[in-house]
Amino acid sequence: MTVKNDTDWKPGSFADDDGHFRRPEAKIRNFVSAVPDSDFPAEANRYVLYVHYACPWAHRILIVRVLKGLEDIIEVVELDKADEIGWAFSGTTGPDKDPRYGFTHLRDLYLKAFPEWNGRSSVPVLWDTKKETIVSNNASEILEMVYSEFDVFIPEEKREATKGEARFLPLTLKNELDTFRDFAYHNINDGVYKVGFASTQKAYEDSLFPLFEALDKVEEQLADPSHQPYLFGKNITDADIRLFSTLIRFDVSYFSSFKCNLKMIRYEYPRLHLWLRNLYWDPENKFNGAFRDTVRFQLYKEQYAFATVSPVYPKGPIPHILPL
Ligand SMILES: N[C@@H](CCC(=O)N[C@@H](CS)C(=O)NCC(=O)O)C(=O)O
Repeated sequence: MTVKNDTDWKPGSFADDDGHFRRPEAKIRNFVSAVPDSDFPAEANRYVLYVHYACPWAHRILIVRVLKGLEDIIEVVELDKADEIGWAFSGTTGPDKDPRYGFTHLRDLYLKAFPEWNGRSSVPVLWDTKKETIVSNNASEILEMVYSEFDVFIPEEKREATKGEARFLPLTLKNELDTFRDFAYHNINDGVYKVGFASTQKAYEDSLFPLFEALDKVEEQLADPSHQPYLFGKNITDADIRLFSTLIRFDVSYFSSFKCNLKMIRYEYPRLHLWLRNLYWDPENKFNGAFRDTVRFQLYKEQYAFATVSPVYPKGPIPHILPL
């Protein structure tokens, strides 16, 4: 079996030669820290998050940035196009070039930081404007930095250390959240990609059934009052943040473009559907638009069709999301 080199990827051909998609690991893994004399100390307006709004891994960080009120502390730069070189600037919904360096592609930023770079140029990227380098391209670790390391810039009641049980990562739930994160990552978050990018029938089915078994399991878990209204009870945790960005794309993109089509969230998963709409519609106005305003349904429909090299994107389902 040959595993693809990072540089061999192109839309429509993401799988290894056994038909299975294996996501390359994010290789740049430094950390912004609240500790002032660390290599990358937390500072206001020093770090920039590069995203494409279709990317679910970047989406989680955008959500937490708004939930925590860090919009004026961490700048966001949007790449709004993809071509054969990778993520690019088009000027349609984001800037027409990199605001600092005038680059046309995210790849140029990787090359500025690492002139020998020959890996994938993936989003999200956390850029350090002082050292002019990439701090991290590991979405999960950037998310955890944003949970806590910039807390000195926000009001006390929003800080991870003072939120007690309402933390994104409450200490009392550590084991459960770690287990859920790994289970959801392999079967659901990355699971949809393993299904969507499989290039043999066997590889497709090998990931398709575990994906729906995992969704069934989470649906079952939500029946338990200790898992309501959010996945681990009365407060939003890391688990909700990580699952939301996948399930909000599910009916509009993964179902059709990725052939994750045994069931739809809206018709066959009533509890997950309610959970999803509660976060999105936010009837009690608790989230400051963190979920709804960071969602781009039309972009998902177009971008996932592009990733699977379809010249046509699925028009439905309409509406993109049902009311509460
Ligand atoms: N392994 C990355 C995942 C990020 C990722 O795969 N991003 C996708 C978009 S959803 C990407 O940029 N793919 C384009 C590419 O690899 O060229 C991480 O853990 O942060």
